[in-house]
Amino acid sequence: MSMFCYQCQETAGCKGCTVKGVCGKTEDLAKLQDLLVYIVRGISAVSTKAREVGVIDKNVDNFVVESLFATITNANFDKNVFVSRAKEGLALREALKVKAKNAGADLANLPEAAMWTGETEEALNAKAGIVGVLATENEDVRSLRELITYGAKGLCAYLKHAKALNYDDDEIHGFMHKALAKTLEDLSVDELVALTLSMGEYGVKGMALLDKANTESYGNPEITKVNIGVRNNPAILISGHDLRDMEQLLEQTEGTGVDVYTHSEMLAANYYPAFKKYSHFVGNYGNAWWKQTTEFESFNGPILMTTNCLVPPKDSYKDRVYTTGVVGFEGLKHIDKNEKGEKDFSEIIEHAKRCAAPTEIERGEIVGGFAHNQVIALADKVVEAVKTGAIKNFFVMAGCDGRAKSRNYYTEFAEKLPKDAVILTAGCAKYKYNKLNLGDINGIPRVLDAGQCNDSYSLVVIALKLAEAFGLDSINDLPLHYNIAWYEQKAVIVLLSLLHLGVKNIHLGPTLPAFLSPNVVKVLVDNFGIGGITNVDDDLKMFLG
Ligand code: SF4
Ligand code: SF3
Repeated sequence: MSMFCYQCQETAGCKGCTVKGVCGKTEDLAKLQDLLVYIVRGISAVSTKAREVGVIDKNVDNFVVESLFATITNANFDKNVFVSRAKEGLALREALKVKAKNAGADLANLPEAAMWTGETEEALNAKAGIVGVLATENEDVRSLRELITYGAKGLCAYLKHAKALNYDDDEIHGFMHKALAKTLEDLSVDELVALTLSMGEYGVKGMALLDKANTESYGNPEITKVNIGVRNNPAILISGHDLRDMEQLLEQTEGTGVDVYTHSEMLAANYYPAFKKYSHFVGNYGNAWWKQTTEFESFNGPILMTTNCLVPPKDSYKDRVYTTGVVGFEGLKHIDKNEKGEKDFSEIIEHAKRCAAPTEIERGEIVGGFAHNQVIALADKVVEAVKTGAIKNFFVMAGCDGRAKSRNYYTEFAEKLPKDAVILTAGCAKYKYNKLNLGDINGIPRVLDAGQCNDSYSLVVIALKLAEAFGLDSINDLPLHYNIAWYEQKAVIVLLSLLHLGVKNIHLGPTLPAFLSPNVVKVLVDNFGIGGITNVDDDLKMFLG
């Protein structure tokens, strides 16, 4: 079988990557990622049985979380990582079986994924070629199994960030193992649909956990003007979503003469009180992930990738890119944590000192920091603006950015929105309109950025508060519309979370996920009013009724 991957929005021909990933993933890497997902499903089957007799293994939980996170689009391109993870997973699974058996677990009738074992690299590679997505023949079952798995991948990303700050929730791990184990069973389409919605329920819990972890560790994001220009010092650029890495980098660079800038999703770090206090934290450089091939070039200094999205680096700046956490790429230097969970970034700091200061690519400021606490503090002002008719509509335009030209739709959509509409955003989707100068309504900016994709949770909290302020029973009764851009699997868990909360009529673009079969799309349309996008003028008419 050739490779087959259709987990992201940029999948080839809106159908599936079969020769090489549009993201740069090679066939053997794609298959090894499939193998790791297969092993994780098998481990989850054993873990579910083990949990029934009270055996919880944190090493197993962490392994599942980090392994699925590593298979997210643009996270890890290093084949060696997947080979060693596959071996580690098989060993962990067998050790867990022994513990579970000793505690009285019934391990009869485990699925093949929990029994298979590959001794050699050849055996691993051979298995990797036959356990991918297409191993499930029924198109609808395949679609739902993958939807659940991609939701789990997104959830794992958020659990990993929470864990880095010592926040964890055993109930979420327990559910996730059960759900992954069920993707190996012969469930009906109805059962799989129910499981998909339960994944959304745990998505909300996972995002709430991460929100708590981030805000208790670093304070509540507050309205912040973020500098997008440069200074004259050598500097480090940090990208991805991991705030614990951000904290350690700022601590270690203080007083060294090396500045720090954020890129893409790390922009949100500028909004946290705990980070704003550092005078060498200059601001944000550049835009969303996909522009890194030019922006890493002109940055001149070293870059630290803490999570996705990494684009296979060009030779011209490859020696300046460092990875950490679940990110990987053959040939790039990887910084691991020590036993205490701490990371030593001194090599990157020394590297920065040998580099020129960043080349200026833009000047000015952007405003952000409108997470739930900050917006709720402004609630009276917002409610007043709605009551007087100054604000007539809110548009949730959260999600991801990407390379596709069709995404210019979102820039045009933001530009053509009536002046009495406010955009609520989170995730890297914002880069399509956060520098447009859309103005404000009675001092409330027309683009309210809550932060990273995981901060979409904030948008839900805000919507619930608004519904409460207006005495409405449901957030669906608010003048609030959802025009969401997706790209990778974290957006999938955000979508499932919104569905679980009962949000209706979400529009997803620039294309609907290729992994949704026509019948699954029909279920989503019939029950949730999910739709795609067409063109800006028609869609505006549709949204504004
Ligand atoms: Fe293709 Fe996306 Fe899969 Fe990469 S992650 S191989 S671009 S579907
Ligand atoms: Fe962006 Fe990769 Fe999804 Fe966190 S950085 S939103 S795409």
